[in-house]
Amino acid sequence: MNTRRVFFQTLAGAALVSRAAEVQKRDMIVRSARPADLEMPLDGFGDWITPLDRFFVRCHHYTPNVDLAGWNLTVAGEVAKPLTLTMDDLKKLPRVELVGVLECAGNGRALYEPPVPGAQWVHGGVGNGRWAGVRLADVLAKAGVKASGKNVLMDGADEAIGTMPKFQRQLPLTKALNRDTLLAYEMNGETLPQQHGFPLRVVAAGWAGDSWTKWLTKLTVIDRDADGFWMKTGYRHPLYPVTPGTAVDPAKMHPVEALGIKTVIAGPAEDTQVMPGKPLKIHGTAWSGETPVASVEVSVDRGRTWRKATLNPEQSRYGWRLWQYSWTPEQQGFYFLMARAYDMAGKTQPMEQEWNPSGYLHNVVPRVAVTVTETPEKPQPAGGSSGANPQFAPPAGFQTACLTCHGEDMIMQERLTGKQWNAEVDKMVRWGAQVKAEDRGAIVDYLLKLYGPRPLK
Ligand SMILES: Nc1nc2c(c(=O)[nH]1)N[C@H]1C(S)=C(S)[C@@H](COP(=O)(O)O)O[C@H]1N2
Ligand SMILES: [Mo]
Repeated sequence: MNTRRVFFQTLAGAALVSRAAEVQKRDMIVRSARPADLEMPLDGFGDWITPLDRFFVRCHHYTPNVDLAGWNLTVAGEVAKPLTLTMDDLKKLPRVELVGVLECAGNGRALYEPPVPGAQWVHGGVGNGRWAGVRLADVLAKAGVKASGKNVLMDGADEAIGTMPKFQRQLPLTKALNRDTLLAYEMNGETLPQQHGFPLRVVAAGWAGDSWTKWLTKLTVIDRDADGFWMKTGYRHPLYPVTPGTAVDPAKMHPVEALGIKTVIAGPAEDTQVMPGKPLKIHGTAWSGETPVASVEVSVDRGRTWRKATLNPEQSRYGWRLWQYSWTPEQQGFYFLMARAYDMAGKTQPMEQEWNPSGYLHNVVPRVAVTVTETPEKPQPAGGSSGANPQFAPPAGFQTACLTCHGEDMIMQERLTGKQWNAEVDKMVRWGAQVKAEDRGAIVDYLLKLYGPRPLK
């Protein structure tokens, strides 16, 4: 146990009880340390319930440390009776529990070609949690939603960085009134941890994470569509498949809502070498939005034939399903292992990407290369660069312009064209970055030299 924390607890006593502990995360891929974007590696896909110390974290702003003593939830707008509720008030409402997948809309963004800017999640911007709290519908019923109510605007206690628009999302009333939309105060049987939204967060079961507002402070029932950046520009998905790499008018896009059906192959790892005649366990997870997973199939012959995988018994309507398949390769050779799921409505995953400008909702059938050989070779040590190239020193103004609000880790994962880097710098200037006119050209050159597009495969 952390001796520092014990010390503070003894010293401050009761004062600390109303603040949540920060979970110490274990073995995460740091996409950004500040603000916190932490990805769960593939080995996390072996658990039905993702432990708190492995659960991914996605924050647009810095993590607030909410003190329950001064916290309440206000309900306002198109309601008969505006409310101010304490945690004690909320806990008087019926307690509801559900197991459900929380996945970032941008999970899998790194797999799109051509690359799109944003956190470069590969597989692990997702976890399966056990959530407990109250129904949002019960809270809204106490306030009495007027007939004019159309959407519920959700505010959290986090504050925008610089001049960035504050993260603010709405839920359509139909989703807000769904029995499985919760305001959760517990995660995996414990008080909601600080990083995951203490003291209260939205659980929009079956929908992407951007609707799961953390550190909830205010619900406003509105009679129109919210016009903030995160609804009108961000988190929008094309109405039809678009040409990869093209810009799409936000008016031709729809807000991201339900998740699609999806599989992840957790093992074996890419480029594993196996002996013929020996059984190999292929395993992973599968989940879908509001419609449960019905089956998972595996192919080892480039999609010619598919065999049913075995599903583990643990299941819930919105949870993920662990699956496995035992394959005994007879022949030497180079194989692709693939896995696809079907939901109860018969929907399955695409074989090819449906590229979109922000890289949302990636659910292409995953493919893992393995070699079957009598003579396995020792794995070659992984080559490649170890980050920043000392040949290119950062230009004047880079530190102030780019690293005031976030770390270089956020930049290093990107692989963008000059046009895309220019657009990113424009966006950052709008969001408060201090870029002097005379430094700008050198900053964009530097970004392009170090973090330019990846070579075509
Ligand atoms: N207040 C607030 N809520 C938020 C966010 C945020 O930045 N601020 N990020 C959202 C996004 S995009 C995701 S994917 C989930 C991530 O939840 P987690 O960090 O608990 O995994 O929280 C959502 N809720
Ligand atoms: Mo997200």
